Amino acid sequence: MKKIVIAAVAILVIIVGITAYMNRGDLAAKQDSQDNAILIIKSDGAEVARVDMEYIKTLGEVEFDANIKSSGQDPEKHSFAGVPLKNVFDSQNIPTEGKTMVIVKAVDGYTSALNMDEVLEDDNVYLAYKRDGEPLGRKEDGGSGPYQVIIRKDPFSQRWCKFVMEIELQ
Ligand SMILES: Nc1nc2c(c(=O)[nH]1)N[C@H]1C(S)=C(S)[C@@H](COP(=O)(O)O)O[C@H]1N2
Ligand SMILES: [Mo]
Repeated sequence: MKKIVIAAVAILVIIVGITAYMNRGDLAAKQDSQDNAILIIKSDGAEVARVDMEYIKTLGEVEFDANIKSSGQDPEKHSFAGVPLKNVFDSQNIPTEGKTMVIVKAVDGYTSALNMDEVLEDDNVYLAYKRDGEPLGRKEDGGSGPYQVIIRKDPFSQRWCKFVMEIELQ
């Protein structure tokens, strides 16, 4: 009996260790995203670019108003600043032809799926980094940043992904 318990504990320790080992890259990316506003771009599972806010801000800043709907509250109009998401792909020469989906992933594990068609539309999908003139702020400080994907033509803000850390073309 004692041997079985020891063996079971040993197996659990090994599983926890392996899981921690496999998650370490993910943890580093989360930290990098929240602390340094690093955004990772992937295409079909492989990383193709890693950009920071200083770079993103050079991609054609647009200021726009959008109605954000928080759960249980009426929509509120806010002004945002950001760049069209497609500009990020174009500037890094990341091909969008043949890709149908853009998957946006956040530090809290939240994921939004966008159609490539809506991403390529003019004045629709933005990678925002300011709200009412202020940086969006980190999750732990009660913010919604460093980046938030905003879909102007989608009146429901479920897919407006906050705390964005990774964007994958599929
Ligand atoms: N990363 C992340 N983005 C998210 C969410 C979330 O939990 N995590 N919630 C979504 C939902 S359901 C809504 S209504 C809007 C606004 O959420 P809030 O009211 O919690 O700010 O953000 C969307 N984006
Ligand atoms: Mo929501």
